[in-house]
Amino acid sequence: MSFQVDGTSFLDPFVVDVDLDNGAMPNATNHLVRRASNMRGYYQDEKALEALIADGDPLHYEVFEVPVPEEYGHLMYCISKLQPGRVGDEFFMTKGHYHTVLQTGEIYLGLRGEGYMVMKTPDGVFNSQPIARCKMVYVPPYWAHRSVNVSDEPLVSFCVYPGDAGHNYGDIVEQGFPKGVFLEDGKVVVK
Ligand code: PAN
Ligand code: ZN
Repeated sequence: MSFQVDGTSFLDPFVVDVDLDNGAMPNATNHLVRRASNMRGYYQDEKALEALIADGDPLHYEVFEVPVPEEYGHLMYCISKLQPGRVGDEFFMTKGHYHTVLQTGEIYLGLRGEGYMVMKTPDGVFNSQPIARCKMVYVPPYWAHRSVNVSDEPLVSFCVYPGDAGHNYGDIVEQGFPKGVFLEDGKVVVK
């Protein structure tokens, strides 16, 4: 059967395997891989990032998806796996984005590792919430979001968001976030 009502495609139900321990979807058809070299312009210490790139360009994070139509009514979902590490004193993080449809939110359920979801509004209000196993972060509509790993194991989370949300990276490239997450005197500091 194939039809659409108001632009929302009919689909048959399906099931997806999720590897909670390793942070993967074994049958993912979208597997996004970001290495250190994909993160130029995002960290405060550019020299430290270049040193990391020269030293093997390590894996930074992966996103696994079995995509659904990017349409109103569908729910996109993913497993995000962010490696542990620092660029200088700044903990590894994802690029971060607004949703193109700004009035769409997202749920992140922590599965492994510990870190923060750092968030900002278009007018610069900042918020950060801890993410860890058994914690679910609600990212409301309008908030740009980036995850940061402060643990010494991968930060694995499951996310779900409206299918038509889209991703706007450009505004974060231009604006950054007001605060980052750093190791300072042996402590994790959001500053
Ligand atoms: C997540 C993120 C994922 C990777 O699926 O896309 O964690 O982070 P970046 O997109 O910032 O590189 C999500 O928030 N989707 O909307
Ligand atoms: Zn998102």
